[in-house]
Order: sequence, then structure tokens, then C-alpha cells
Amino acid sequence: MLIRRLGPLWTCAALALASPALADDGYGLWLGSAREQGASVPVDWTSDSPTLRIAAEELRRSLPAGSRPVLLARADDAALAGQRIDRQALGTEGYRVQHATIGGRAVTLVTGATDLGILYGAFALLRHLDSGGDPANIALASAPQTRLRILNHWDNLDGVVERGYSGQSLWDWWTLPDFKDPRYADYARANASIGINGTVLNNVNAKAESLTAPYIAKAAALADVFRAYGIKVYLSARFSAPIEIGGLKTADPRDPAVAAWWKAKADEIYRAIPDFGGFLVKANSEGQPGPRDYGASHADGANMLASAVKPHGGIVMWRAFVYADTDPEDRAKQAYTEFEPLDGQFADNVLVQVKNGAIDFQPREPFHPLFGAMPKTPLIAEFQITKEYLGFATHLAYLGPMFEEVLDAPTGARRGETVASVITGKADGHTLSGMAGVANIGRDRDWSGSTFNQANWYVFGRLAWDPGLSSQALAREWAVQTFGSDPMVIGTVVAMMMRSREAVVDYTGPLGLAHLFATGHHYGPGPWVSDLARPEWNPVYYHRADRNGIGFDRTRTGSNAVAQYAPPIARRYADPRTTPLEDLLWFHHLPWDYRLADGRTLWEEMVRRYDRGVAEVAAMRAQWATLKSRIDAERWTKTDTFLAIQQREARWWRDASLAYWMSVNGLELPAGSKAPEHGLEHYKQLRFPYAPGNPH
Ligand code: BDP
Repeated sequence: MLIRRLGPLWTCAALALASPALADDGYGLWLGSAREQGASVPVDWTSDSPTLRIAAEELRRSLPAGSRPVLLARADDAALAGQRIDRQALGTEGYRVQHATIGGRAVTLVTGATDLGILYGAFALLRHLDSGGDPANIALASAPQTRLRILNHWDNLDGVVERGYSGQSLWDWWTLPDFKDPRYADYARANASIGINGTVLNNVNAKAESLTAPYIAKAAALADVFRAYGIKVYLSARFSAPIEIGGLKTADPRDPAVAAWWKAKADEIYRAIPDFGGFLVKANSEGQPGPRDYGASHADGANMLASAVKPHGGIVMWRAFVYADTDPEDRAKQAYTEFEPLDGQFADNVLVQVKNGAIDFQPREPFHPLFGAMPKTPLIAEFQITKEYLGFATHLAYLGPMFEEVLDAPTGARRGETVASVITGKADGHTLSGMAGVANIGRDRDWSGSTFNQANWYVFGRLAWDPGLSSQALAREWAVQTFGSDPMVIGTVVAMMMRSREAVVDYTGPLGLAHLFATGHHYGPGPWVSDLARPEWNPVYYHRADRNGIGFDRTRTGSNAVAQYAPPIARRYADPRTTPLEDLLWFHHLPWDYRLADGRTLWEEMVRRYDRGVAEVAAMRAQWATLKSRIDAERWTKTDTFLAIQQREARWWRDASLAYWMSVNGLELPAGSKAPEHGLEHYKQLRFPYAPGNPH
């Protein structure tokens, strides 16, 4: 009765195990490389479903010899009557895994209120064992803290992934719906193993064609593959689709014909995909159409779509990432200004999707002021897993600490409230809640462009499940499953990971600087750029450096963006003395010779941090070198090569940036700091017309 699917995940796992010297191409992700082949431990289940069969197969194949037999059973199964399972605590997706004696037989019981909960429990059991958990002491229980744990694919219909650095889109729209690449199931399996339960298939910069019958059929084919893994399909909806593919003259959300078109479209989608999740919408942002084109509000637009999917149980995720070229206001303020007044006006199946920071996925941004400011609206946090501003796929930057920093940030709105408590719905009693991540997945053999980028997919899923988990513990959990249990490997890898994101901050833009990237592709430095059509596209808009000082004054004497935060936070950010150094120039324009608490000048500290970032990459590379004989050659060599690229490029970032700052402030480098390798003009004329991920 067990299904047989001996996919490539298992094949490469078997190969990788034979010896660390043998090639491992990374296809197995955290589920393959370090895992022993199982000993066919007996697994029984009390009812049948495709989901339970997947759970059984996972366990049977991977549980180590000598494990107890496993019983998979729903919590309400009569066989568990004596087990005193707290069904309330399970929710709909939670699990419980424990040793039990059932019908006189000693088993490991994996239970949940639903089959999906049981599948999550099966993965939790394997994770427990893979990461060194005691097989004799099994008592695992967990339920997700958010309802929507969802990937956003910025995948275009032609296969190009916007801000994608791992090859073409995984979805082969051309051969769908007929050909269902086995990789689609492997994708779903990997997601289920970390609790991800939704995927938006197409780019937020959406094409209306995604909503035509042929593409609905293609999306339905993917949904058919994903269903047993508990993954729902969502689509990005182009707001002007009623005009482009519906033959209407307007997309005004208040026009009954427009509403009727969307209702009919939703009905059509649900006929093909009965468990369709709903729509994600980018409206009136960066040239996308939206309700503002007709003088209607974002709430009008979102609610009209929400009522179309409501009868089917669908939801709408409406993005707050808006800024307008006609708006002279500080870009960091615009989303709040537009959305905060709409709190209370959204339908109950709408979530407003808010990026982690107020500008745009920079290596560091203070948390977005909308968190804590819209208590009547469920907010879903949007993080970028793909590293558009952190060195693409090549640089090693573990994003766990960045996600954690934002999730743990107190909003100041109420005692104890954090971004995490807002997005789990706990702060305001919302049942809709969630975390979205812009996927870093493509058709590269290793899925994410490098082994370490896989960790960012992993940590996103695990934190979306429980934002209270520690990014360090998750780094370890990932590393053991990915590389095996050699303590020297794990210690080194985790240490590298935990410092890696700060290193990128240091060499790209320390002390709260942001948006210093070269035009369009965002690859490499461009702090000098000042000639783009919209002011807020230019790095000079963000750093405001001149002979006297640097930084964006967002206090009362400047844009007063600090006032968008709740009073305790606003007070802290209003004063450079109480603003964390990490965010200093985000909020303040300060003289180059401004004295920091430790006695250094701002300029000295800035240079020190650029140097520290470069040194950190050199250190990571040296640490990686010590693992050469302990990691399979293929993954070791690729990582080593990428670290060499990162080292070169960290130096480039530092040199180009310092050359530019010196051209502005006329200062010398502090003693002991190396002069940039080239003059400023050299850096300014570098061009990368074919950098990946850049929309054309
Ligand atoms: C920016 C990207 C752009 C996206 C936009 C968005 O550069 O490609 O379309 O975000 O989130 O970071 O909509």
C-alpha cells in the first residue's frame, strides 16, 4: 500500500553517505545529504490518505534500524482513547510525537488533528533524530504560530525569475499542465518538511495572462501535486486584468461590472483548484495598476477582490509596498501614510502584507512602522529570502539573525508587543496571520544557487512556523541535517553563518546606511548615483552625504519619520545618543566628526566597520578551508569559490564606497586603513548589463 517514489533526493543521499569525498550536488537539501538510508522500520496508519502515505514513506525509509515501529493516527482515532492527547493544543496543523503502548504494542505515536499535522509530526521526528536528538526520549509537540507560511515566487511566465539567482523558474509553464516534473513533488516535500503551507506561483509584477484559462489549468496541475503536502496555491493578480483579458473599459473596484468579472474569475479558478488560497496584489507601486488609478482606496481594491474569493474561503494579501514618484514625502514614510488610516476598513479575509522594513529589503532596516500601527488589520510580514541586496546567490549571508532581529523588535505600541506577536495575530486576537518569504528557489541543481542559501529557505520556514525559535539553534539544526554530525564541521559552519549577515552590512553600508546599490540590477556599489528619473531611486537621496555630514534626518528637524513609531520607540530613534549604532544614519544626519560613545568619530567608526566586514569574509574563507577533508568535494569547492568571489567583492564594496565618501568629505583614511585599490572613476564606470535577476 505504500507509494514508491525513489526520487533523486534519495539517490544522492545514498551516494553522499558513502564518503565525504564523493560528489553531493546539493539536490537533497537538508533532507538528503546527511541522512542515513532507513532500515524499513514498520510504519502503520489507522486511516488512509495520500498525505499519510507520504508521512509513512518518509519514516519507513529514513528511521534508523532499531527504531520502534511507528503508528500514525489522528488524535480522534478510537485507538488513542487512552492517550490523553490535548486536542486543543494541536490546532489544525500541530503534532505530537511520543512513545506509547497501543493495543499492547510499544510504538512511536505520531498524531495530529489532521493528516497534515501528522505529516509535520513525521518530519519533526526525523529532524529530531537527524539533529542528534535522543531516540530513547521522544516527546515532541508543536503547533504553528501563524496560519499562512507562504513563499512568494517572483517567477515570470517566460521562466525568468525577478531577483532570482538560482536559474530559471522551477515552473515549466510551457510543458504544464501535461508534464508534471518530479521536481515539483520534491519542492513540495522540502516545504512541508519545514511547515510551509502556501506558495504564490507568479511574480507580484503580474501578467494578466496568469488568470486566463490555460494558465489556470497549469496552476491547477501544480496544485494537484502540492495538495498532499499541505501546500495551497495562490496567484498574484494584476489589478487591470478586467481590462486586459476581460474586455472591460475600467478596473475601477467600485464598478459593479468589475466586481462581477472578478467574481466570475474566482469561480472559474475554484472550479479548477477547489482549495485555491487566494490572491496576492501589488497595486499602485512601481508602475503597477491599482485602485488609486480611479481615485479609490487600497481598501476598496482589496475588499472587492476579497468578496470574490470569500464564498470559497479564499483570502487576499494586499501589499503595503507602495511609494509614488508624485509624492515628495520621504519614501520611508509613504506606506504608513497611505495604509495606517485604512485600519479597520479591510474585509475580514484581507491581510495587509508589510515588508520587514519601510524601504526595501536592505541588509539592515529598522522594523516597518506599520507593525503595531494597524491593530484592526491582520498583517503578514514579507521577508526577502532571495538576496537581492545581500550579494545575490554568491555571497554567504545567513538571514536568520536578520529575520529574528525584526520579529523580536518591540513595537512600543503596547507592553510586550513585538513584530512577532503582531504577525502571529496574538497581539490583536486575529485568526488570520502569517509570514511570507520571497523565494530563492530556481532550477539550479541545488535549488537556491548555493548550499548556504538553502539555509535561508530553511530558516524562513522554521521561523514562520514559530517566530520564537532562535536563529542560532536553527542554523545548527540546518547544518547537522545538511552536513552530518561532525562537531568540527557544525561548530565552524554555525559560527560562519552567525556572523555572515553582519559582515555584509559592514561592507555594503554600515551604521544604518541603505540603498547604496548600483542601478537596476543592485549588484555592487553605486553610492554616487544621482541621475535617475525619480529622486528616491538614487542612492544620494538616502545617504545625503556632503562635505559636512552624512545620513538621513528622519527626526523632527527632517522628515519626522520617527513619529510613525509608537512613542517609546519614536523617542529612542529621535536622539542619536539613544539610537542603536546599527541604525544611526537611517535616522540622523550627523557631522563626519561626530563623536560616538566610544570616543571614535563617525568617520573612523565607519571605516572601521568597512574594514571589519572585509576581514570577516577573509576569516570565513579561512574557516571553510579547515573543513576541506570533512565535506564532500562538490559542495566544498563551490562554497570555497563563492567565498573567494565574496572576498574580492567585499573589498570592491569597501574600496569603492570609501573612495566615494572621501571624494565627498575630503578626509584621510584613519591610520592603518588601506587606501582603495583604484580611483573612484574606476568604480564608477563598471557596468553589469547581464547581471541575473534584473527585469528588462
Ligand atoms: C524590489 C525589487 C523589485 C520588486 C519590488 C517589489 O527590486 O524587483 O518588484 O521590490 O517588492 O526590491 O515589488
